[in-house]
Amino acid sequence: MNIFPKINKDGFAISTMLYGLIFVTIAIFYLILALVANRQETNSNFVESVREELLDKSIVKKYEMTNMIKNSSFESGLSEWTTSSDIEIASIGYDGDKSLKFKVTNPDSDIVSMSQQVLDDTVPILGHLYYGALMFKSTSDFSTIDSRFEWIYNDNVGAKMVFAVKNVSTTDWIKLSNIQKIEVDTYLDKPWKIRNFQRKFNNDSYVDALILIDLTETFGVGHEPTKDWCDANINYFSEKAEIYK
Ligand SMILES: [Ca+2]
Repeated sequence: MNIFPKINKDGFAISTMLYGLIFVTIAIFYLILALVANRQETNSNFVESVREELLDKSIVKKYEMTNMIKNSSFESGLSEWTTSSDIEIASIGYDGDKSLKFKVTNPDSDIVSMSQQVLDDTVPILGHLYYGALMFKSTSDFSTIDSRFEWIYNDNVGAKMVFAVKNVSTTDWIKLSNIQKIEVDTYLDKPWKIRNFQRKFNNDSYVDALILIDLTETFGVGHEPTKDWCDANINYFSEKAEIYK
């Protein structure tokens, strides 16, 4: 349809109406955009003002968290990690665009694919609660006979904290986590390591966005949050992050 017909008396009138209609439509469109933008800014200011009010009344507090694991998103490759030969950096990531890949080489052999890191805090603090979490991805038919993300000296009771068992068949990134503590000081004069491994596995798997937080150090004795709260509120961060609770 030609909306700009010949310029005769009737055609001129129709064209003028169409121009007017287009102008009004565009004006309404921009008015809606302006209202939406203003509403979003108002909501953001409102949330911030509520947060400040709750802080003032000490209903919520601000805490600074430290992720104790270095290069925990593998964006610096294998830096900080000691690995077995079948570990490599993959070009897929949950955070960023890299992750740690446990590459299957011989699915019928009892192979342990291992990555390790010694932390600045070389051993846990007796009785402190620690939250460990990672993102994990495998395949639709993944299996392994042992598979852990842990802070460990050895396999004795009181010498390890297991935060995740990575034996899930999943083509999506999923969060695996736990809260653990050490209740005896038997092994706290020994060298501990973060270990992340797969043992006798039938397919490739990936980990990314590792977190280890001392909840007792961060929130205080008796004020540590639950695993469900941590899972819902603590998103991946490297090094330091602030959180309200
Ligand atoms: Ca990453």
